[in-house]
Amino acid sequence: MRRCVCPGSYDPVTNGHVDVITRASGLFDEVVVAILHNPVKQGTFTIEERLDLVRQSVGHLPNIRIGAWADRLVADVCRDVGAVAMVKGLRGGTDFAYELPMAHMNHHLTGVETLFLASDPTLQHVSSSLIKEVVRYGGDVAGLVPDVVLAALRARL
Ligand code: COD
Repeated sequence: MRRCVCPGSYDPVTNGHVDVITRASGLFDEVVVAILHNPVKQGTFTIEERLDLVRQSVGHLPNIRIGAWADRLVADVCRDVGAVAMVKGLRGGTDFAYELPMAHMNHHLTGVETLFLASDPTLQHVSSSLIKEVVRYGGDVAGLVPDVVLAALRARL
C-alpha cells in the first residue's frame, strides 16, 4: 500500500487544504492527514476542534485517516505510519522558500520524500492566517473555506 501524509497546522482547514488532500487521495492508496504543531504559529482552534473540522471537510473521501501529533516531528510521524512521502501544496515562491529547507531536513532525518502539488490558481491567495484576519474584520470568505469552517470562524472571531 502506497501511503502519504498531508501535514499541516490546519488552524483551520481551508479549501486550499481540501484541494491538496483530495488530489493526494487520487494519487496514493491512503492519505494520513496529520495535524502538527508549527512552533511559530499561535493556535486559534484547539487540536480537537481542528480534528473535527478536518473530519467534516474531507472525511467523505474513502482513503483518508486523520490524526493529531502535537509534539512529534513530521518525519517521525511519516515513518511511524509507514508513509513513503508527504504531500504539500505550493502557492508560490514564498511557500517554496519556506518548504525547501524543511523538505531537505525531513529527508535527512528519515529519508522521507516531499512531493509538492501546485496550488489551484483560484485558491492561491488562501491561507488560514489570512482567512482569520479577513473574518475578524467582517470580510466575506465564503467559497474559500468549507461551510462548517465558515460557521466555526464566525462563532470564534
Ligand atoms: N493551496 C495549496 N496548498 C496550501 C494552501 C492553498 N491555498 N494553503 C495551505 N497549503 C499548504 C501549505 O503550503 C502547506 O504545505 C500545507 O498546506 C499546510 O499548511 P498550514 O498552513 O496548515 O500548515 P503549516 O505550514 O503551518 O505546517 C507546518 C508544519 C506543521 C507541517 C511544520 O511546522 C511541521 O512539520 N511541524 C512538526 C514539527 C517538525 O517536524 N518540525 C521540523 C520540520 S523540518
